[in-house]
Amino acid sequence: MKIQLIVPSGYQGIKESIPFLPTLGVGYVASAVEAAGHQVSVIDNFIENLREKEIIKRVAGYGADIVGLSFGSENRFEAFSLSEKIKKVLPDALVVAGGPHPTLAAEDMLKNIGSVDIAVIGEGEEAIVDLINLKCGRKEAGKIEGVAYRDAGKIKLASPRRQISDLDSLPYPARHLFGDWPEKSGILIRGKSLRIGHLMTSRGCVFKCNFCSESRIWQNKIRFRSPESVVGEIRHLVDEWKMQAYWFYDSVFTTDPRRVIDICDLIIKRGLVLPWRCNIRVDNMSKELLAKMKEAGCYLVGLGVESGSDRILKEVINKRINTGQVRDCIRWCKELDIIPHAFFVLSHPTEGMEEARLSIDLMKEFYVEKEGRGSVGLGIMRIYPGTDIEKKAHDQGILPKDYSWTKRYKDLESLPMQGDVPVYTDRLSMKEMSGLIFQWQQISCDPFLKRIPYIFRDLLTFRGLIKYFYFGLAFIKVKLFGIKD
Ligand code: B12
Ligand code: SF4
Repeated sequence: MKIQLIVPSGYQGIKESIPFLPTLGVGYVASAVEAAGHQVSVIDNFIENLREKEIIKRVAGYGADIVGLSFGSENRFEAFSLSEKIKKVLPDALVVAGGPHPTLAAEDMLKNIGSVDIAVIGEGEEAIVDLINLKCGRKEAGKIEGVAYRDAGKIKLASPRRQISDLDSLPYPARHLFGDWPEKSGILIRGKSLRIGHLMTSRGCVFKCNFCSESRIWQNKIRFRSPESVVGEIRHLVDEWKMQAYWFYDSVFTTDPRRVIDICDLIIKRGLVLPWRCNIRVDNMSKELLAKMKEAGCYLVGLGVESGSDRILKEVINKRINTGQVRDCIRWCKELDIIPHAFFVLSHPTEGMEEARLSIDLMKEFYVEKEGRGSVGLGIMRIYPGTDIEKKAHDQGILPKDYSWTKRYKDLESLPMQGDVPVYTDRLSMKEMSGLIFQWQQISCDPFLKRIPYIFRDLLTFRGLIKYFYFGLAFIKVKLFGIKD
């Protein structure tokens, strides 16, 4: 049996700043197909950057029995459009959707997108093998766990699939199916371009921040791989793929500090001390842990700070960190020469200008002299399916009662190049946020000129024009009166 897996690209702007590495989830699903003795081909369009027509031509040429689309909410419309065209060129193929968006909004998708036959909710390694058996006539849809499907025109949700208990037992993601990605994997680390590979050492997160869907996707649990298995994959990246650096893609790499120490010790013991990066939370960090990570090669830690206001962190977004812990962590990172790369968001529920300015003040503290000023990401709150923010947006009437993730809404605010994911606005207006973003760009010297091609595309819409009108006003204000209001 032949399986075609596709990752549609979406948000173009992100390509400016990071390399596009194989989508690991699809790599895992592809490995499971190979292990079951079937043929598989992958088009990861973040890497290949093909036009839709070219994708369809390749898909038709390969002639798969099952076509699996993998996507998040940002690239859902590209996926829906592909599914329709694929159904036309391969009418007998089973079109399956998997990944974060189908996991979170399966029913809505199947109700409205007739070209998708089945949605896989959650992990795909075992589900894909069941679907192959379904296509071969060896299994009934009703007996497959963790899927949504149509039965006589009705959407049915199967019972949830049990999560894979032993992550060490999974074969590595099938990186050999992702074309020339190693050539595109260069990343600037301390002034040198190095090929970076990536891996996942755990699945899930035990926290429940109000804007994040992680707890829904992974059932609010975390499962770990053993240090041996993790370091084995690092060895594989270095030996087989000639990677010069690595990136732990885990949502939170440091949930269990003891395990991090064990991984670091093993990295050192096996002579794999190369530059690496990961995401951390500040609440369970210590200078000793960071020092061990540094010794093992860590050069950058990503941390979700989200807000500079302790009230927002504690009472509004359930982040379970405070700004004191953030400041300790910045200080330790600077003392140890690790780059602290923080993510902040504007427009939390109930956040006004005063608290938003606290975020800008805290962002300034992340500035790292040596690496230039780009060590902070600032975004505007967006509404993703399966989050508390989504519920709030419904309660507040920001999203219409009958909102569907399969439709575009002209009167809902969204951001350029970010897949019509609606923006959450409460007390801060778009005008105020534009002002703050411009202030931050002035402080951080964000290369605004690089964005101009994308901005032009957005200017073609009326909403885009209004948005950039606000940005323009804010820009003039900042230029005339400086960065302080
Ligand atoms: C690393 C990462 C990134 C990386 C790389 C993403 C990539 N495509 O590889 C970067 C930094 C680029 C990134 C960017 C963004 N990300 Co991101 N990212 C992650 C993260 C932490 C890990 C992804 C991963 O490798 N997971 C591990 C694999 C094993 O899981 P998986 O991908 O879900 O795949 C499994 C199943 O879903 C399923 N499956 C997947 N595809 C298919 C296909 C078929 C056919 C089948 C049967 C099954 C199947 O089987 C897989 C194996 O079990 C996840 C959170 C997480 N822990 O998953 C967020 C996550 C995917 N990101 C998220 C978001 C919001 C973003 C951004 C919008 C952030 C931003 N503000 O810009 C952008 C969007 C980029 C885009 N257009 O898609 C959200 C997505 C929510 C949503 N509804 O879409 C997530 C879930 C985090 C969250 N907070 O909720 N991200
Ligand atoms: S934002 Fe980070 S810590 Fe919070 S729930 Fe999501 S992954 Fe977990």
